[in-house]
Amino acid sequence: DYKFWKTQPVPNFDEKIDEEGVIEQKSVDQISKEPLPLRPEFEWADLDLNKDEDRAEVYKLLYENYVEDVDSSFRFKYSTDFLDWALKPPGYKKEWHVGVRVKDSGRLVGFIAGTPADLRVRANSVHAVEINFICVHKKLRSKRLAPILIKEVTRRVNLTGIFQALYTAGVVLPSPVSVCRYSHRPLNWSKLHDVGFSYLPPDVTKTQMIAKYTLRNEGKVKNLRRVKLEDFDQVSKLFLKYQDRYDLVQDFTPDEIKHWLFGNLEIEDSKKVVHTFVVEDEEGKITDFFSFYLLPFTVLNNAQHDEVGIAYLFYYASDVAFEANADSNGALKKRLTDLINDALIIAKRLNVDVFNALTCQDNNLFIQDLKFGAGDGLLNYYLFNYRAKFISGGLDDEKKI
Ligand code: YNC
Ligand code: MG
Repeated sequence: DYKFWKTQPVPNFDEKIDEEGVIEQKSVDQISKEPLPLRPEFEWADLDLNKDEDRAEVYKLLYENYVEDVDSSFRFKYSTDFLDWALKPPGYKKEWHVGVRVKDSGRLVGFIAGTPADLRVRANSVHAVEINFICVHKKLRSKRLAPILIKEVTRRVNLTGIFQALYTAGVVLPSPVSVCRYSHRPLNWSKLHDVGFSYLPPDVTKTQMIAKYTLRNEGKVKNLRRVKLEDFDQVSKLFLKYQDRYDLVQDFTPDEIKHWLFGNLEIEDSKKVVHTFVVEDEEGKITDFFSFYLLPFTVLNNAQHDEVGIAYLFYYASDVAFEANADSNGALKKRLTDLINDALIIAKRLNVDVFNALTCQDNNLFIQDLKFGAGDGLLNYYLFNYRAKFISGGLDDEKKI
């Protein structure tokens, strides 16, 4: 019955949205300067993710307690490098890395994070944050700590004059602005089968499944290479132009593009979190790029394997999209299929076991041809304190949601 969410400025499930915009107008002087009260056994933690100890505590809390699949076979394994990338983008504030400790033991038992993320919702700019990584220790679940974490991060964000947010969750809350489905492309089918991620369909042999998912060694796209800092201007321009195709996007600044797409160019390739590749034609023009990030699962209770390597398709762009009739004559579909085919080959070489993509962006143009299979997980997108009409996330059964 959404006791907490009913009190928040979010649209009801049955609400008919005629006009898009802010739900509740607020100003900074209405916001309390005091942290929310906690039960006496807890206290707020001032985390500083630049400190190794603090970062290690967040790592451990998430490693042991963060998102699992429905049967508790897998849990997201965010590395400390990943947390650095995800939690410290340009303009990050350590006050928005909110922790809760048990007073007696000092143990970190709760976390939620806000990061700067201005948005564009259709034609409208929305000054906003993204909220992610809410986590409550398993032993303290269902004690209404989550609403307190949410209200506290909201207060801290509001104090800086930001009153809108984007967040995603597997759970259904009032009310999604968009819904996508995960799809999975096995790269190492036998391992996925061993850990119970992939199933052997009836009347098919393991050998046939392995053959089905075997990739050719050779890529399809000529002049594909890793991104370099010198590519920044061209990549930015292409990226921003391509993002104009979509109705709900983060409105990136140049620094943010550098952070999210270029990542840490200093470290060796095998240690990178985000991997970006560009196509440079003979004249030195960047015509396409794609990126993916690596976020493994911890495998729970399996004698053979303790980790599954997972790549998530991230941003991409192709100037084919801007050719006349590229969509209707299938040119974009062909180009993206070739590009992502090569992303699969590269990911496989990085020991990735499965490559994930959502149904959003232009992904429906290639997920079938490239043998991605529909997962059972949905990802719901939410806007806080902002009303917007539903935006397609590429599901074919969207009407039923
Ligand atoms: C969730 N994922 O419905 P009602 S995704 C939001 N996002 O409230 P309690 C959630 N709300 O229904 P527990 C939620 N999950 O009564 C549950 N809720 O209105 C709601 N899991 O609280 C739920 N991470 O403390 C209910 O539940 C209320 O102890 C119940 O804690 C929940 O990061 C949780 O899946 C998720 O660690 C912390 O189960 C816990 O179960 C856990 O009794 C494993 O809470 C990790 C996990 C979720 C990842 C994510 C996005 C978070 C978005 C939060 C909302 C942000 C709003 C925008 C802020 C605005 C800032 C500005 C401006
Ligand atoms: Mg709780």
